[in-house]
Amino acid sequence: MTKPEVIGSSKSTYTRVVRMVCEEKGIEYTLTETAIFAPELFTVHPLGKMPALRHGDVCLFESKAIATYLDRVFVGPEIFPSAPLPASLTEQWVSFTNTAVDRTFIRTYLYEYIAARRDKRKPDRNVIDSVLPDLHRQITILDTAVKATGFLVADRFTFADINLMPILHRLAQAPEGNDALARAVHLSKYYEQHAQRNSFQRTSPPEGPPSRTK
Ligand SMILES: N[C@@H](CCC(=O)N[C@@H](CS)C(=O)NCC(=O)O)C(=O)O
Repeated sequence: MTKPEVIGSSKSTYTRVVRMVCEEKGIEYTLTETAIFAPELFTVHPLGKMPALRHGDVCLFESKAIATYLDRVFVGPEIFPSAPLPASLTEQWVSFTNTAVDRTFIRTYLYEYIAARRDKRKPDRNVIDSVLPDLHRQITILDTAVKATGFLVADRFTFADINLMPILHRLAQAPEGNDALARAVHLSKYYEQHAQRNSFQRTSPPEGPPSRTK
């Protein structure tokens, strides 16, 4: 079968999610390294975001849609459970992560550090301090969620975990995020344990955020 081509950056959390899916399922793929908003991304993604996927005649964007496609087309461990409750719980945690956690941990909190470094200035304490209550609340929610089994859904590693792990990795790269994760007993254990997985190790990103063409 043709190898899927993942278009994105090894520094991008959502590109890493798709790469982890390939690794978990043992799918041979190629990664085409691009900057955000690069022309090759616009050939698949109407907004030029990453990741995008090409597989034969199939073109897809949105990491979860790409993951669903890969899970259904390729053999290997099922990363989206099919039984009704685990399937719905996977949806629940993916939605929560993508709409709340990603916005708080990455787009608001971490991006302030990234912007400060890029602009050679100090991080704006107002931005950091005003996001911390949401950050701590969401850490507590995730900490409670993984307490019983060490997974977000039932007692197995699913797409819900794949979708969260790259975000936790980035969170731990800034001081308050690192502290908050370290103090969340169950979530930090969860992170340390799943960080040992081959799919996580083999997709470990180089330092820094993905570059942008504009
Ligand atoms: N919902 C999209 C999010 C994709 C996304 O925002 N990717 C980031 C890189 S990790 C990006 O392209 N950011 C550029 C921007 O939002 O301006 C997905 O799951 O694929």
